[in-house]
Amino acid sequence: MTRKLSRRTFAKIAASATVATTTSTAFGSLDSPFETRLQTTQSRTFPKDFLWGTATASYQVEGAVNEDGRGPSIWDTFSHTPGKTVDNATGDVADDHYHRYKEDIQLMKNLGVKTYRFSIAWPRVFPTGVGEPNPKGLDFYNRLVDELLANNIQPFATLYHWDLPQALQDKGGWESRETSKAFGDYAGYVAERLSDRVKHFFTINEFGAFLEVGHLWGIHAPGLKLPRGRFNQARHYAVLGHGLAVQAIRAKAKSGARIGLAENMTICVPVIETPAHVEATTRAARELNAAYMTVIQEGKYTDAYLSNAGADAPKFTAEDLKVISSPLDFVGINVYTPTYIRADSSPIGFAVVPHPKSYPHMASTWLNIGPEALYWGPRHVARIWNVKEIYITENGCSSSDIPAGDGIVYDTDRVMFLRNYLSQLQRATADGIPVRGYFLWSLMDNFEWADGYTNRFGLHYVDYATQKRTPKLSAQFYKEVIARNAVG
Ligand code: GBH
Repeated sequence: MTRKLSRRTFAKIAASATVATTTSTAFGSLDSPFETRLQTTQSRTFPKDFLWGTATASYQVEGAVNEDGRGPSIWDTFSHTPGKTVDNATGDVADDHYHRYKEDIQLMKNLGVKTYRFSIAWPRVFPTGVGEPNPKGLDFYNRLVDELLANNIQPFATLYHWDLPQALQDKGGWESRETSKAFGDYAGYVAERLSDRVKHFFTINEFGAFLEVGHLWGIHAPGLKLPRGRFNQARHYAVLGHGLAVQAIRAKAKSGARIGLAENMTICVPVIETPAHVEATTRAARELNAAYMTVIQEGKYTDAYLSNAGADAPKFTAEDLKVISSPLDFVGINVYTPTYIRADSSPIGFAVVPHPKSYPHMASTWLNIGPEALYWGPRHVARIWNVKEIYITENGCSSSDIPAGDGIVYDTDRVMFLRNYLSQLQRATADGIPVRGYFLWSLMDNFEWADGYTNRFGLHYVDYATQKRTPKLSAQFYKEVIARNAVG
């Protein structure tokens, strides 16, 4: 009965549809009533050639920490210090991706992704950060890149996803200008050798996550709680390192290499979309990102940043600011949570609205849900700094993820999260915001830093006892999105 009714309804819809084609995907022919309904969602499609991808980072997936001459990083030291990570978890084995990368590339291929963002472990390439390179370290990335290309997946490489060589930390780490220089040299060395095949490089992943979280709150490596002045100076040397890396890659890479960064900007979302609140978010986006994205884009710390810091402001030269703002080819932003902004009559013109206690979040308590962040983030980057090429370098979420009797994780909450965020990303592309690609975090469950293995972000469930990977429901969802180039 219901079936008949829906078939009749279908006939009506089909008759009025402008396009009624039959499309084939990995999930079979799309000519059933249900699938035809999807044909009416043409307005939900992404631009042609949109680059769908997934992302990981070296220390979170590779393991093999003592192999082929890799030196120790600050995350080895930190995670091996009792009490720093949940269950004292370390990345010693992680997903054993160092040995299983071929299998993992087949997971990507099955999803249909066109690109993969991975990071290079600096201490594999330069075990002590500087000096003699370790060719066996770079060899791993050569093998990885070749295997990706053989499978038609474009490699996007991040040069720093927080695994600083411990030897550099022993000499002051990001509190030292020498680290900025060493980072530039390492970036140039890698770009010279990979850029025949890798065409997109990200310098640094998320300044705030290793600076605020690692140098002020002590929650990430190197676990410091610096006083403000020293902290601001470390922030300055980190953005300087980014600029030196941009220049070194530009100098050493084969032509055609493109350079950007992957920054976890504070994403300012208007409390409601009125002109006054929207205008306030523009101001907020510049000020709340003053120490990183704003100085990189504008070559200047904002007046408010410097005057608020007072005697704790970083020491810098005009030359430093020029280096920091070296032109980029694109901007990557990692988008997770919204910061709500309202217009305000104070001189700064905006106020941050804290989340009410009942505000919903995912398994990670910091991961407050706000799909609009995926609209406002890229919109601000495009409108405030006139950026012409934007990538969402990370977006995704943690879920409690327990396999059901059939072995599959039915992560309906992650599917809900992704569907809603991607709808807002589609809105951005439809509004002409130049977002060229999206990297879902993450390909598979992995070492979630201080949370150890307790928070799972993967599209694939990893059984850490056996290293078996199993696609979750969200992997099927993402595969559909990619196949249709649309969010339904
Ligand atoms: C990204 O960070 C990272 O790039 C990636 O490596 C990570 O796996 C992924 O997201 C998921 O977390 O402990 O309360 O101090 C996202 C930004 C910054 C969010 C650090 C968590 C620590 C919160 N992260 N933050 S707290």
